[in-house]
Amino acid sequence: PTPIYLKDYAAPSYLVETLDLDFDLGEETSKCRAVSKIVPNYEGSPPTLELDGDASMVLAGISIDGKEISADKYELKSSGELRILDLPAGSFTLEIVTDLEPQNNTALEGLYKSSGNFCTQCEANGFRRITFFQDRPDVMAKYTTRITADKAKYPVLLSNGNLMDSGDLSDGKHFALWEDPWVKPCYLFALVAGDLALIEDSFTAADGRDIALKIWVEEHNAHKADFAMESLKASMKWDEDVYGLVYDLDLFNIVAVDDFNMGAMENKSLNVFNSRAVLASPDTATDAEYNFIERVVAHEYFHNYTGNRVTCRDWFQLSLKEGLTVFRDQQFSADMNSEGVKRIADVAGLRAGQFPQDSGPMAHPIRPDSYIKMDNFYTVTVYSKGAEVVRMYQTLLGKEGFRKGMDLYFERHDGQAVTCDDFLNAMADANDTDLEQFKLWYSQAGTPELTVATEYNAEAHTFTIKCKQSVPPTPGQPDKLPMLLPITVGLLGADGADMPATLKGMEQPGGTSTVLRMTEAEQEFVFVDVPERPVASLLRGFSAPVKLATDLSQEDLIFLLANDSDDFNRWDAAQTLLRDMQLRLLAARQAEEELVFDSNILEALGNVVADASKEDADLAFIACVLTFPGSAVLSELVPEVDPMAIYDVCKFVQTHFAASFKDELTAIMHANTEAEYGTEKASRAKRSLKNLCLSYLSSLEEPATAEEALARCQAADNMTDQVAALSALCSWDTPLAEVGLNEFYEQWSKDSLVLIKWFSLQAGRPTPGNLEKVKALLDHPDFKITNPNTCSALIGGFASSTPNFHAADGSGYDFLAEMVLKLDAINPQVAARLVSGLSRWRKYEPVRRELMKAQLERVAASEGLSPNVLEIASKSLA
Ligand code: B3K
Ligand code: ZN
Repeated sequence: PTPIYLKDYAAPSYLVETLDLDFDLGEETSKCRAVSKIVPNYEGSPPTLELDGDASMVLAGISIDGKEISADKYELKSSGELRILDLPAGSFTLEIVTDLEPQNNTALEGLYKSSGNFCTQCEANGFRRITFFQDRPDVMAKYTTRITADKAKYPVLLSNGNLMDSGDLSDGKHFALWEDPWVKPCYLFALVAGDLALIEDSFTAADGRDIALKIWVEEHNAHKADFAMESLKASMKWDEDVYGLVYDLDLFNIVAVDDFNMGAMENKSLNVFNSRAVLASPDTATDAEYNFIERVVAHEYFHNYTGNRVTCRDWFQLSLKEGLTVFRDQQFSADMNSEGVKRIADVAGLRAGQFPQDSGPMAHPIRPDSYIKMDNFYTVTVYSKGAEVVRMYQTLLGKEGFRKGMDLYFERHDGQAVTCDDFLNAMADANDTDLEQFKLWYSQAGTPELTVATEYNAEAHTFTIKCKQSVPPTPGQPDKLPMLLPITVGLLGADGADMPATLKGMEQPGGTSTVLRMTEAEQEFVFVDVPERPVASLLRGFSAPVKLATDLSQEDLIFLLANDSDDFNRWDAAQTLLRDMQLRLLAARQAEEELVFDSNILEALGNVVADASKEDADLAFIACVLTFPGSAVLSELVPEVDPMAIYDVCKFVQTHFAASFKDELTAIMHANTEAEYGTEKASRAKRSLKNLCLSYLSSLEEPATAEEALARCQAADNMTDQVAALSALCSWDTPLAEVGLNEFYEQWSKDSLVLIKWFSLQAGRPTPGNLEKVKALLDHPDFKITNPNTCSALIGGFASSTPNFHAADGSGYDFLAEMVLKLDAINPQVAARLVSGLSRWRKYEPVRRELMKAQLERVAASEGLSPNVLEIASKSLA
């Protein structure tokens, strides 16, 4: 397969004004008749019209201006592309008929079936599996969709826009005609036909219109849609309040489907969701899953403006809509819950997921330069680092300045397909500022490394911050330029309070936080009027996505943990203390020395533990502080990964902490165990801390804890507690784990979403011989290889567990490769995600390095491999 390059972008030679789709859905064959009005976008004589297509589709008819065209007037390539020659000058009408077999489509792209219902997924390149079309986001058209299907089997017929007509036909069929008044690219097209229950509500928009909100789910799930509905209404209100964005149609639909390749899809007015991103009830969904649903519902809704009304010119610009929309959903979740805890969770995720990608063979800028399969670039880099980049605009320009930039962006580009540069220019122009250097964030891959040294001058009352930055080389980018980094700084006095942070040259005294604008490779910043030696709180709120190294002493970090007014930096001080200690312990283990927990750090953590019993304690925040850096974060910090060494060190730190505070943790667990489940923030915070205590106590592997956990699992009145207790049981080799797992299965065998958790808990067990159990689960009647959720729970879950996946005999790697090859024939997107589990082979110690590499080579050499898997495997080996 040949890569596609950003530098080769050319505007399309033809545009499409209208596209009228007519589907006749059947059990064997489904027909799609697509009539488009095509207009020239070229100079001179008409060029060939090149339409994307796919080999899974049969071309059943093609005519221009009502006349069928002869076979010498078009070429159908084996790749699926259709080229139409000798076109008339000026505009014309093109009609194409295709025959599809959605019931056999296991790739879950284009038109397919899930639980007997028809649905579609078109982003990025699924529309070309429905009809021959210029499948690119800069071709925007007005759509109508007519759907005909059996009325008894598919009583609900949905597409984008407004329902214009519907009615019964002969032979038990019925039809619906939908019209979308807004222009859109084909990746936002959607169709659903099925037997679905409706949950209905409404929202009164800021302009007074009543908007009908409809969530469609399978009948047996009808009681699980309320929270998604509340989240939708909250999102609509929030986008009006914060960005002045009012929904632009009178109807908004969400459909839940079981078989779905990712979380959800923002099709215009017809969002299609993975059911795990919609359905929740207290007894079946955890607090984390409630947060996930709230975030995904908001994210897809927010796309209506950032993605749909203003879309991407080409797929290289994906972060234009995804980075921005993730940033918006982060702001929303922060407003709905707690800002500090949300920021901590996002940064922890970035460090554990995106930093490794940015330093590995798949490193790419948030605006990639090339791709083979676009689906491989829906990455944590494009999404999460993309969101960090958007956040930096806000940090540099201030909230108001950022809003001005957003307003100008919509004013200029509504209804257009645009680029990341267009976004940057709107931000710069609205604020009358130069952001030229900021463009590097879009083109340079790799996580910048920022080193800070500080100096206090007691006579001059100045405090100098000396910064150095460098960006490491990444594939194809050996040399980097310095980036524009916003560094938010606070200065703490000896009493722990913020002192004014006034930069030399500032006209007014600074506030409690000041944003440094670093532009050079090395740069000094001088704070003035600093009456005493401060402790610097650097990179507050994680103001730039960098790896920070400072000269702060252990004492300084402990001081920041106790006093910083910035919640994020309080947490990060603890993380830094723990990371540094874990690295020292790794070295000690390598030197076969005894492992010793630093007593100062233990004492500081003891203070945090003690805080939990205080009247106004922020329990959710305390739970964050007491969640220690894991193996993903530590692997990033060592030159060569020995997974068992890291595993042992993490285990040592965890058990030593648990043993040291066993009584306190037990007391906190009991004190925060509520008699009854509650949904409010305080109850959720209690659950998070209580369940963290339980996991620490289980690390001590005592029979009494196993019994306690089993009892909690049996008595739980909500899924958060039940799954936490079962997870605690599964974390070691206690016979009660099997009891808990069996009981859990008996209780939930009818709920496929709950069973996903059951699979993933078993997949990740650290117990000896777990690979055999995982293999046996592949034959479990509830494991469906065609369902992405169960695959990622069982296979993906296994591939992120240390002792068994990284077994020294290579059995874990062998299993993963085998599953990748098996899945590739079923669903290449899912297979490509799984093969990434081997991508970072070079980072491992020699034995595992060779074993992982051999499995990657085995995959890459397999015949008939999808371009998806081939791209990841070959880039990993390159
Ligand atoms: N835009 C979709 C992702 C599509 C992924 C295609 N492989 C969901 C989202 O980010 O909102
Ligand atoms: Zn998105």
